[in-house]
Amino acid sequence: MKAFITGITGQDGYYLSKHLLESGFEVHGTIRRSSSFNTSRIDGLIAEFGKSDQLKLYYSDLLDSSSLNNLINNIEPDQIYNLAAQSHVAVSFKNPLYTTQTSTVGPLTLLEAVKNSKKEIKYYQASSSEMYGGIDSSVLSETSVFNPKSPYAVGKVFAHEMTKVYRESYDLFCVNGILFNHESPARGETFVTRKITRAVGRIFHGIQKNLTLGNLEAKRDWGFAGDYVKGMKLMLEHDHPDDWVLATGETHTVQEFVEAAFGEVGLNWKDHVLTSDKYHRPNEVEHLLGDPSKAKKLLKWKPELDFKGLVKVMVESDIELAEQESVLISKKLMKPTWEYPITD
Ligand code: NAP
Ligand code: F7E
Repeated sequence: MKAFITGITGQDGYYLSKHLLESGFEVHGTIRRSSSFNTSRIDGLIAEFGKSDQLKLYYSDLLDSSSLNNLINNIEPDQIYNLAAQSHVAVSFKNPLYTTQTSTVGPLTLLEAVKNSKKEIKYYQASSSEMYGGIDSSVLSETSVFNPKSPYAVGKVFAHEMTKVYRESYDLFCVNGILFNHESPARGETFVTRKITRAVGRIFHGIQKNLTLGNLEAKRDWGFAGDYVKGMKLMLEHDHPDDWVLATGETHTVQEFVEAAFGEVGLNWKDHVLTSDKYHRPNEVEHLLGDPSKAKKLLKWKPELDFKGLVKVMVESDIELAEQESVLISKKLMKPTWEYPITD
């Protein structure tokens, strides 16, 4: 089986490619050309699976339709996972055109390639709980109404609906995975969970003093990315294409995450956490809680790691990372920064 993955260098790209490679898949992934290396998450996989060509990487971009078409024609994958996106909600308010282009033109290019391919290709679209807008405390399922509140979420609704249009119009195996927030030690450092656990690690080792956050009241249904990518594969293995919610069915405030993370190392969060308007969004999604019963029943999917377990693995990993940084700082190979200069 051959899988083609956009966004392989991201959090989910790492966990999904690892899962597929370990299941015997040949994995083809696109990376963006950057002036500095951007493959750090998948370097271990490149070392393990690159030599035998089980893992192959190509330069491309979601906005470069010709390169995507050429790659799909040449590789002839059995499955496409479209994970690439400008995925930061706060950044989408600052870069709305770029965010929207990647979330709309990209998926449409891929859906056209699937439609025009002689081979039957199954397509996975990375849809998001952000599409619901979190306007009240309802439990959200595949049939709940969308109320997007950011350029990011509007782009995701476009791609979600287009995936359905291609599925219904051309009888293609195209699925939407409506994933609620999922985190890990490989999470981008400007998403709130990782921003918190990075700070906890650094504060614990004395190389950071404070952590400045925005809205502590927002509620999210946080799961573990390693569990969620297994659901993506199961969706493409199901007997018919559909839309699927993956969530834990539990919601927590940002403050609860903060308390749990500082609590892991015996620190009182109130001694370190500040808030600033700078991290508040023009339009906030206040409450997200998902109902994963359809995926549990029909895909036999279930999240393994709970909230406490997730906080623990992320804190442990970031304590280790901060320990390495503190050694570099003590050897004057790195300078301490009391807070990151650029965060969102
Ligand atoms: P992520 O860590 O931000 O990774 C995004 C990936 O997309 C990276 O590989 C990035 O490349 C790539 N990318 C960005 N712009 C691109 C472009 N123009 N062309 C090609 N590649 C581009 O995101 P993630 O957390 O793994 O999420 C994966 C997908 O699921 C995203 O579509 C996200 O919107 C969606 N999603 C995520 C969550 C969540 O909680 N994590 C929940 C629901 C949906 P670089 O490494 O070069 O930046
Ligand atoms: O924010 C609040 C913030 O940036 C979570 C993406 O993967 O999940 C993610 O989007 C909450 C928000 O994730 C800070 O206002 C407080 O209410 O970690 P986040 P997100 O916006 O939920 C969805 C499902 C996706 O699809 C997206 O791709 O935390 N918050 N203070 C903060 N958030 C950030 N980033 N930084 C803060 O300082």
